[in-house]
Amino acid sequence: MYTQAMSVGPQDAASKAEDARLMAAFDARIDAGDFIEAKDWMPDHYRKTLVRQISQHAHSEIVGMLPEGNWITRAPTLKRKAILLAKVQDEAGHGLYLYSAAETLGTSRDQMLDALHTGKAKYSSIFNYPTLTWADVGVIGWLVDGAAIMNQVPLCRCSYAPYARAMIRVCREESFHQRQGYESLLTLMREGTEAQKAMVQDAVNRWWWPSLMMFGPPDDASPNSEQSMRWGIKRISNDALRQKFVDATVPQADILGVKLPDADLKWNAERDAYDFGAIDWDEFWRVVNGEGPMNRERLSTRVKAWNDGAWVREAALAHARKQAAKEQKEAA
Ligand code: BYC
Repeated sequence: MYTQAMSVGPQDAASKAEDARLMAAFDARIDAGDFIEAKDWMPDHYRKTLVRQISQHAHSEIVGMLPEGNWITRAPTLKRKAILLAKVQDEAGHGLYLYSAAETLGTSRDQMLDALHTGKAKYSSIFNYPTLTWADVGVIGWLVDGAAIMNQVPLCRCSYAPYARAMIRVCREESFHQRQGYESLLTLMREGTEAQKAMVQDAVNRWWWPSLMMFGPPDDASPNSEQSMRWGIKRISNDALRQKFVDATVPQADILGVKLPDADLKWNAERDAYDFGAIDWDEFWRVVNGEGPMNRERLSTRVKAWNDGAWVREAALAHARKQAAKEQKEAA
């Protein structure tokens, strides 16, 4: 016992000094704007923060397929159906890139999916609202994908390189998603009947505030922001991104001919930005904590899809085992 204690002490001190050296080198790389690769040393908290954010982001992509997926069989024309199919498939692809990026940090896809299916992991609040009409599909493209791009373009410069690389492709595709949504709404507003125009306005009224909530809590109530900004994971704060989104979207609403449902929305020449009304943060936290209109349905649909796919996973594993055995036999 005594001799062990004697030998552990100096080792501890040596490993603490080594940790401090590694930490200082890591901070210097971040300050210099270097990208961190999967095999580089990184502090545990940096790794955990990235796993949390990237896995939540991946979950948002695959849960995000559900509200729009509901409209594939009811799209009004073949053209709209083909576009929607492509968009929903893109979201599945985004989920795959992001799960792969998170796996480079040492977590497994099974662990991440288990956290989603058991309700431990979060996904974006926005997907817990229902898609009641065809106009919702256009508005999701315009506002939800528009907000997503605003939030995700800075992530292309995230300090963790595998995440940054995944985001470059995601953003290119999101840009197409936003445009197709806006174009679909323009068609409804310019060529549609009065009832169709009213349907667009109703969808805008329902999606506007939840879209503003996508950027997360205000900066002074965002527990993760300070450290994530310090580490270059987040480059622009929640509130700054929300403001940029409002400023970009108001002129688009004017062109469309819809009214954004906020009596306090007005141009502020001094700030060179739009002022906007108070966000209902109680609603946001209710939705984040599982009490939104569609939380239960979204989760049970995901769990059912996972269970229904069990036979495919088993068949793929059996095939892989058979192939490996064959290759081993041939090599022998
Ligand atoms: N919904 O300290 P904060 C898409 C959580 S995909 C739910 O500011 P952070 C799309 C937050 O996780 C959209 N939860 O956190 C897909 C944290 O809880 P934990 C998804 C939210 O991480 C398909 C707590 O609140 N995009 O657009 O610094 C089709 C405190 O927040 C939300 C991404 O995931 C929310 N809205 O900042 C169409 C982008 N907001 O984890 C479209 C990547 C906050 O401590 N993620 N929370 O328990 C991010 O940029 C950041 O994680 C966030 C939050 C800005 C979202």
